Amino acid sequence: MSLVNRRRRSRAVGLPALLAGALALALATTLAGGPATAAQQSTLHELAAAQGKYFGSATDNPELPDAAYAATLGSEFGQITPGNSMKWDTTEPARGQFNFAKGDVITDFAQQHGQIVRGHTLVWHSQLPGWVGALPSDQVETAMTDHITAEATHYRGAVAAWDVVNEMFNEDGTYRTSPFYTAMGKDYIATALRAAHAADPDAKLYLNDYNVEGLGAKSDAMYALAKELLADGVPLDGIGMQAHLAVQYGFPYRMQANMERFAALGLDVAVTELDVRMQLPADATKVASQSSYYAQVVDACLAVRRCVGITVWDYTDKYSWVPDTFPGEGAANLYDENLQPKPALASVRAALGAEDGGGDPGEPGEPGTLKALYRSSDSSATDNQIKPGLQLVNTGGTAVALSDVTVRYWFSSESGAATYRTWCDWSPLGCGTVTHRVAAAGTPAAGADHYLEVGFGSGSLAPGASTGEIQLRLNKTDWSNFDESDDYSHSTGTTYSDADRIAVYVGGELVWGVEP
Ligand code: 9MR
Repeated sequence: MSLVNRRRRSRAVGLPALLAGALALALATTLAGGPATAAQQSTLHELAAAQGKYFGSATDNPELPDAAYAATLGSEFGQITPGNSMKWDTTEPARGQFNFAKGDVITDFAQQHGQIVRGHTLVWHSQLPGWVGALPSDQVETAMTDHITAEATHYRGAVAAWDVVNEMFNEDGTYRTSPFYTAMGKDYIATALRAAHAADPDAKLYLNDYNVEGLGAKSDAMYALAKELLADGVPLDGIGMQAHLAVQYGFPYRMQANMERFAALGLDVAVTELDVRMQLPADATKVASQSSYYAQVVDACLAVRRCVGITVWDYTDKYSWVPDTFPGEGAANLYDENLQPKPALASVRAALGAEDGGGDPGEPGEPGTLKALYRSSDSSATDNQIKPGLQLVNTGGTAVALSDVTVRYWFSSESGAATYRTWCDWSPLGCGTVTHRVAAAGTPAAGADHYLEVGFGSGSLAPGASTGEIQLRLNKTDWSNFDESDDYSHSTGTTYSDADRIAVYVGGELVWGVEP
C-alpha cells in the first residue's frame, strides 16, 4: 500500500459574498472556453476559487506597461490591490483636490480581467500628505471623513473591500501615534469605519496591519479592538493580516488559531500583503523555508472558512518593495526578477491542491520517491528532550537532490516555553549539512501542535541509497518536560522501521507519510 497522501483537499466551503462576482465570472470564462484539458494548468486563482477563496496580487501603475508582467497579473490572479495609487498622498495631495486617475487605471485593469479589487488604504499615518499633519487638531476629523467619503464614493462598485485603517498598532499593542490618533484618540477608527460604510454600504470594511498574523501582543490588541467595535455596532467586516514574513524570524505563532478567533467574532479575515523575504544570497535552506512558509499560510487560510483569500505583495521579485526597505534582503516573491516561477510557487500550488508534475512521485520506481525510517533514541518519553533518529531512503529510480528535501516530525508542546533548541548529534552526511528547526503547526492536530523540520544544505541521494542515521534532538528553552506518549510521530520502537507518521517533501510536495 502506498503511504502517500498528496495534498488533495475536497473540503466544501461556503462561498464568501466577496467572491461571488469574480468567481461567477471566472467560471463563466472557463465554461465559455470549454472544459480544461489535462495539459492546461489551473491558475492560482482557479485553484483557490475551487476552495471558495480568491488568490490575488498587489500591483502598481508603473508596472503595468511591462507586458509580460501584466499578462501574468491578468491571468493568474483573481484579485488585485493597488500598492500605492489609492493612498492619501496620491488621491488628495492638497485639501479638497482629489485625483483618482491612477487608482482608476487599477480598477479598469481589474474590470478587464474579471478581478475583484481590495482598496488600499483610506487612513494611514504613512504616505499621508503634509497638510493633514499640519491641520489644527479640531479639523482633522472633518478632513478624514471628507477624504473617506470622497474616495469610497468614487470607487463605489469598483472596490469590493477597503483597508479602511492601516497599521494602527505599535508592536506592543499600544496605539500608534498619528495625526488621527492625536486628534481623536482611538475613536478615529470607529469614525473612519462609519464614514466608509456611509459612502459605500456594499464594500467590506477591514482593519489591516502587519505582525498580527500569529497569536501575540499586537494581534491581541487587534482582537480587543475588533470585539469592542462590534459590540458598539461599528461597521467592521474583516481583519487584514499583511503577512510580510521573513525566513530569519520564524513563522508566525499559531496563525490558524489566530484567524479562527477573529472568525469566531463573526469577522472575515484576509491575508493581504503576503511575501517571505530572506537575507541574500538565497540558498537551498532559505528557499525551502520560504516555500514552507508560503504553504503554511495557504494551509491556515484553507483551514478557516472565514479566511476569504490571499494577496501576495506583488507576485515577482522584479517589483518587490523589500530590497529598498531592507537592504541586503529580498527574493521574497513567487516569481523571480525574470518573471520565472520559483519553488515557492510550486509550494503554493501544491498547498492549494494542484495536481501538477505528472505522475505521483510517491509510487515506487518514479523519480522523487523517498521513504522515512524512524526509531526513538530516547529511553524516557516524559523527560525534557525528544530524540528522533531518522533515515531517508531513495526508493525511486533517479537521484534526489537533498536540498529539495524536507522532513517533518510532529509532536505536542505541552505547557512551558514556546521556544525551542534543536540539535543534530550525529549524521554520516555531517551535521553541518543538516538543518533543523521547530515550527508551530499551521493546523494543530492531536499530538501535533509543533513539528521538527529537517532539511539539507547540499548532497544527493542515489537510487537505493540511504542518508544513514541522523540523530536529532530538541528541547524547550526552559527545559520543561514533554509527554511524548501521545505525540503524532512518536513510537517506542528502538530499531529503524518505515514511519508513515513522518512526512517527507520534495520541492514542497508530500512524497511520503500522512500529515496529521
Ligand atoms: O508596496 C508599497 C511600496 O511601493 C511603497 O514604497 C511603500 C511606502 O510605504 O508602501 C508599500 O506598501 C506597504 C503597504 O501600503 C502597507 N504595508 C506595508 C507595505 C510594504 O511597505
